[in-house]
Amino acid sequence: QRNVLLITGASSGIGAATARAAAREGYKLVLAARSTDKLTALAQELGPENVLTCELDVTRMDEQRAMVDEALETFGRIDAVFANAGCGGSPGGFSGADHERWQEMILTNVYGVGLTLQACIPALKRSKGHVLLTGSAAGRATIPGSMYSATKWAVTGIGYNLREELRGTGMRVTLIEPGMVDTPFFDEPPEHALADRDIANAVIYALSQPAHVDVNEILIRPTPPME
Ligand code: NJP
Repeated sequence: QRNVLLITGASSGIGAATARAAAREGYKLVLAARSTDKLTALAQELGPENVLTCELDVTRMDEQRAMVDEALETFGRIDAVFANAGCGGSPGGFSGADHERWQEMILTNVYGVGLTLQACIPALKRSKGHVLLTGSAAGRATIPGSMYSATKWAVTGIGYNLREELRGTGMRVTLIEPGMVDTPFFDEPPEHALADRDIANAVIYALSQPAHVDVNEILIRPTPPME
């Protein structure tokens, strides 16, 4: 039974919605992010006995390792990891964007995912576990001037390459690729968007398949508005 799910970026948006959906399905949860106040509130809501909260900056390997150690001490195993933490927003295109935003975005969206994988894979190998990654519709498409899109192309590549590395281990890798989702990712609520729970449903679908079913990718976009 895949019963312990670790989620990075669990303090808000897609990660928090997935925590709620997984709690309803009976998972034990390891919820990680930098905002511990939000994680504590979410744990209270979900029933703290089945939830471990971990302060985590995904760009810090020491914090990633501490999270995994604490998860194993608390629950004894990790069955699935949803590497979901990410950030965006660097308008101006390649010629004009704020390069310090690039640095934060590349470190969080690409390097941070790599560190989460490196910290979690030993435990996941033992449980024949499941890795889920938040890529993006923007990681499959050409978006003018977007370094964010480029970081999500990298996540797509991580998903494909990781699946090959893990071939024969019984482990599975699922890329979750959302279109626009109404979350705090945007300063202003986007007009035409999915809800965070729509993405959570896709995560639960992939997680709940039997062991011989490896859901490789789920691309989810909002239905175009009626004309
Ligand atoms: O956004 P938001 P989403 N270390 O801002 C965490 C992708 N996506 O749910 O640390 C650790 O509500 C942050 O936590 P905190 C997107 O690229 C979105 O929409 O407390 N955690 C928070 O929990 C991202 O990969 C859309 O600030 C860090 C979470 O990440 C994922 O969906 C479309 C961190 C962000 O939650 C979740 O984003 C799409 C760090 N250094 C892909 N930095 C969309 N919304 O339209 C950030 O295709 N976090």
